[in-house]
Amino acid sequence: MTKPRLFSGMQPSADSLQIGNYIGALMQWRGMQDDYDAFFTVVDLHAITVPQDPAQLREKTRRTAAQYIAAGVEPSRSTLYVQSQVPAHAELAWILSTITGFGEAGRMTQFKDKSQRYGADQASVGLFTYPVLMAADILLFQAEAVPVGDDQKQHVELTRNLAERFNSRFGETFVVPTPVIQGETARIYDLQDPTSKMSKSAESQAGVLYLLDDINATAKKVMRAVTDSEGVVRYDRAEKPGVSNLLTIYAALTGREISSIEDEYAGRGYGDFKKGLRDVIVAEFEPVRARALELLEDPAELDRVLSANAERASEAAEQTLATVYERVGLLRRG
Ligand code: ATP
Ligand code: LTN
Repeated sequence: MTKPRLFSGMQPSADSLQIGNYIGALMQWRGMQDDYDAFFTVVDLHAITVPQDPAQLREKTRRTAAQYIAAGVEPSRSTLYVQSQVPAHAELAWILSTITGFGEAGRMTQFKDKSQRYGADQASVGLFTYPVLMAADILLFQAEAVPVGDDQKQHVELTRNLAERFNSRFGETFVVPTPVIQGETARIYDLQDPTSKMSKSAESQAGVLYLLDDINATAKKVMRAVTDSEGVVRYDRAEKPGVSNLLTIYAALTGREISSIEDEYAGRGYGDFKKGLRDVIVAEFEPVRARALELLEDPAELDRVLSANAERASEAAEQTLATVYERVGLLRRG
């Protein structure tokens, strides 16, 4: 029996991924490879929607791919490739942009946040149409499942709407995908500002736990995480965002219930709790970091693996694109 398709991706927007990417995405990806025909992409075309230095972008693209592999994505089993190496992404995005409403795209909260961050004059049209490219990524592969963090739910909703709209206008063409989201507990916040989502391209790195950081630096960041003055290890997102965020990380990495961690630390201070969490994170990150750095020592081999996988992805993508061109009425080259 053929396995259902899965698609997901991350932007090469930093030298290292952060723990939110690991918990919100990579851990799920790793676990779903057995049951799905999975495509994992480094979405470099998305990354250039905000300014990037060309040499650094190439380097970040390799580093992101290496971290996928180090975290357990297996390029012999899943298709791990770089988005720009498969031109069908950009081609389908154009077609989908013609059935996307201007207002519909304008309601995307990530666009609103990012355009505010860069200033309305600096925000590009590419940033505005970012979700349309994301829809193209997913629909090209007829993916049923899209494992993402909770912040990407709105984009997958848009993808569903575009798939349904295309299907009803031009005939059944796309599988309508379903987001696979762990729920609110899967959202990780900045350790210094626990009401903002942790983000790998954050301005201040003090509250971001990077996978490739030196282990001592990671340990220090955990010990310095913002908490509160109550002194009780208890989950309460509204009143205790700092401690709740640390509990979420602890539970996600160990697979334990939050209540069992609260019980373990009952009557003990935040110092003990943070030390426990620090040990959990260090044990999780150490092998991933070592493997990623090892892979990066041989960039030519990494590039070879990525190219071979892009070849595989192209074959699947071209099939969908041919059908789409046909349905839309574009005259194909003979
Ligand atoms: P950027 O700062 O470039 O926007 P990011 O760190 O927010 O990057 P993305 O590349 O946008 O990460 O996202 C990659 C994947 O990681 C997505 O599936 C996203 O939902 C997930 N993710 C990102 N940040 C978090 C977070 N703080 N908590 C949970 N999941 C997250
Ligand atoms: N927009 C996503 C990255 C992304 C993606 C995708 C995720 C681009 N294309 C397709 C899932 C499926 C983000 O910013 N995290």
